[in-house]
Amino acid sequence: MNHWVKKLALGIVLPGMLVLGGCGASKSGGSASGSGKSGIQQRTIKAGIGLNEDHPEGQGMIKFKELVEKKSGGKMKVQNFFSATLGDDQKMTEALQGGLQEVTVPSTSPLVGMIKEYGIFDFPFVFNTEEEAYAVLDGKVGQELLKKLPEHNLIGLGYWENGFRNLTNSKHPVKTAEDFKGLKIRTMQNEVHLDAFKKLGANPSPMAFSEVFTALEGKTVDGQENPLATIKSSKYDEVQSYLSMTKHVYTPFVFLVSKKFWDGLSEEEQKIMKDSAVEAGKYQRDLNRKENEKALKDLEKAGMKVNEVSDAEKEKMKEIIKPVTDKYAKKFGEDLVNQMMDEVDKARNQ
Ligand code: TK8
Repeated sequence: MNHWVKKLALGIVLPGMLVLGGCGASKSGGSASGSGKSGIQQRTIKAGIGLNEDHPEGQGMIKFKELVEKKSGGKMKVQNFFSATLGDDQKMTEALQGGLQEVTVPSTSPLVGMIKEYGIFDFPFVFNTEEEAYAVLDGKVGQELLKKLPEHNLIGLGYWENGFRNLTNSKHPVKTAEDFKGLKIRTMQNEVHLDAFKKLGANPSPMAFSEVFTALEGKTVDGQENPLATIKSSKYDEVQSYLSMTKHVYTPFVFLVSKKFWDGLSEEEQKIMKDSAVEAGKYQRDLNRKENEKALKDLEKAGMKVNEVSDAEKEKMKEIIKPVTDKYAKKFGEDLVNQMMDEVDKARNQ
């Protein structure tokens, strides 16, 4: 968790990143709002994600590539790397900061060591539907958080969707809050997740996504939690017997570009990147919602034993976790959390 902080202290990150506001931070004299340059150059954009090509996020990256190449008349080329071949979410984000990679689309959860406020999206049982999450992400709260990225040498072009997470394990169905007791569960590298699972009596261990399959297979952990599309694409059904529909948290993806790269782009090129990320994002969210529905049937067919979790039990879980969310609401800013909840209420009562 102190990972990023340590990096800053050691000064490994480029000096430009400490310049706020994005003015003149790069050697080329560019800024986040426009470099003053025009035209489209030949460019290669290295883009990496942790998930596989067949996952809706992988398909979204293919759409992004098509759009960038089309809009730039073939001058800007996107090279996609799937399945964490360039590293996990944190490693790729660091590569962007250092200017060694141009694009990545990580879950927001492992970024909390850098921007703690992203942790508000790790509060369990906040959203009931994807549309409620979109209202917050595409509204003021989500957009304000994107503005915190440039001071970390990153540019955020919007949110894609990982989605609602459900629990899988190899021991027993989880139907009640008590069923979490003693389960060894891999969590993301995120303190809210870690503390929430501890509070439920589970034995959580934080781990990079790229290590999860091996840990499940080798029984280092009993279970993990992820959206259905990810469970299917990552073939967890091969190493997990039970799928419990906890729907406990909604994880966004954030579309990140290296600021070092961005500052060297012309305004035209920046627009191509932004428009393509937004357009591909709409496509990705639609596909993801469809795939999450389909994946449930496929996982059942593959032999996973699926159980629902009643609203009453979810309410109990929420109650148990409340001291954790109260503690982190103070840490992340109660105003920000209230703003999120207001936007959720508005979307819910529409
Ligand atoms: C993929 C991760 C993944 C996330 C996790 O790089 O770590 O469990 O849900 O989707 O971002």
